[in-house]
Amino acid sequence: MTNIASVFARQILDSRGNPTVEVEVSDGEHTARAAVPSGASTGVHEALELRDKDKDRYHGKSVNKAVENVNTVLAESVIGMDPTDQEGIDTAMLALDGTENKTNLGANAILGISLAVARLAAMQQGIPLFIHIQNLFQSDEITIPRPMMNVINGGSHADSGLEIQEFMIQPQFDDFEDNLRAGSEIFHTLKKILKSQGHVTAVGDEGGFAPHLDKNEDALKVLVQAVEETGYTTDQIKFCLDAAASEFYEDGKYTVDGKQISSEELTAYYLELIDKYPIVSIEDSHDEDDFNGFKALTEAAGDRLQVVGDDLFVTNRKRLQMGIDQGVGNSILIKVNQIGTLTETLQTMRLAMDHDYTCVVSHRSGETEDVFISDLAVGTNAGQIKTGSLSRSDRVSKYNQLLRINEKL
Ligand code: 2PG
Ligand code: MG
Repeated sequence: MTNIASVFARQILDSRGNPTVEVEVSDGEHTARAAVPSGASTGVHEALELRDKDKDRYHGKSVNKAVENVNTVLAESVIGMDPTDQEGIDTAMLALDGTENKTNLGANAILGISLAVARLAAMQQGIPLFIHIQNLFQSDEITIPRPMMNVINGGSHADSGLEIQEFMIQPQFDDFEDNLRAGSEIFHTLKKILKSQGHVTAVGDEGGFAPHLDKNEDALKVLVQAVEETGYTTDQIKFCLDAAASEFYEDGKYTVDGKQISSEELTAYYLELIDKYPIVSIEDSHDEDDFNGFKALTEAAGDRLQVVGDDLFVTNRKRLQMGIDQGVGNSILIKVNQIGTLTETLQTMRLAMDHDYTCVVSHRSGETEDVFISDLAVGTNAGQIKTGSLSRSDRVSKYNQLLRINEKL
């Protein structure tokens, strides 16, 4: 294979209009590009997203330092390396950064190169990215993931006033196209219902509606109505929540429907919800450091409920290992920018799968047109993907890429 000849980064804008890093890596013949996503409800244990903090530019959010790090020291360290050696390249960048959380060079700088390198390697071999990832991960088989579609946005992704951040539908059909169709149809029925009830139908950051409902449960009620009015049953369409509970936790208390409750009361609240509604998965049910809360929910309902750690595990092997050791959760959300390299992402997924934790590959609330995560979800045989609602190209582009991959499988 031809070695890396050049690396170039630029600042672009993400789906919220904030700056982010885009990287191009070339071997002289092929050029591969990757863009870095960015979260709003970020976990405190995530790898560092390096921003300039210059109040005069983009409200402090420009990423010129990260871009410069790519164009100088990081470029120097990877030029001349073989792009099919993903682990060698990622290891070299980690060594150069030298910190636990990529605080020196920025996870956004490192990740841009890491993802672009994988694409370049696929191009050189003349294979699709998902096949290259399958080879890196050594997956025996690959499948199109089942999507979790975030049709009602709350928390820090919208001003709906709902504390729970994401109300998702997860169609249960075998074929991806049937799942996508169901999602789109229900999304449009939901719009009609919300409109008829006098709610705004503008969408939040992930393309889902952001109605001002009184209670979190009202969102579930309207979802059941939308599913049934579209002609589906709640056996065919299950629900998933991302509470993103770190965002409504303060001084040992959670605020739900405006009321302050304890960790135990929050667990009881979820148990009531899963009895009443077709909920099969709850992500970040508790605060990122409330291991006991997660554990209580896992013990009480782990046999019928996927308990997903996002801010809890931050795609980090060490955090996940703590969870495995303590019986916390049974699933992990996978976000490449939480950890900062493809190699570490794959290592975390391997650890999860070896311990029967399911993996949900995920977008960030700030996305770009890059569809890398679709290929990642297929190539690792993750089985599930969460990539927003059925509107806005930053979300739908991932589904469209899965349609293309589906034709090839
Ligand atoms: C989440 C994500 C994506 P953010 O909490 O799971 O939906 O949101 O990117 O803002 O962390
Ligand atoms: Mg989350």
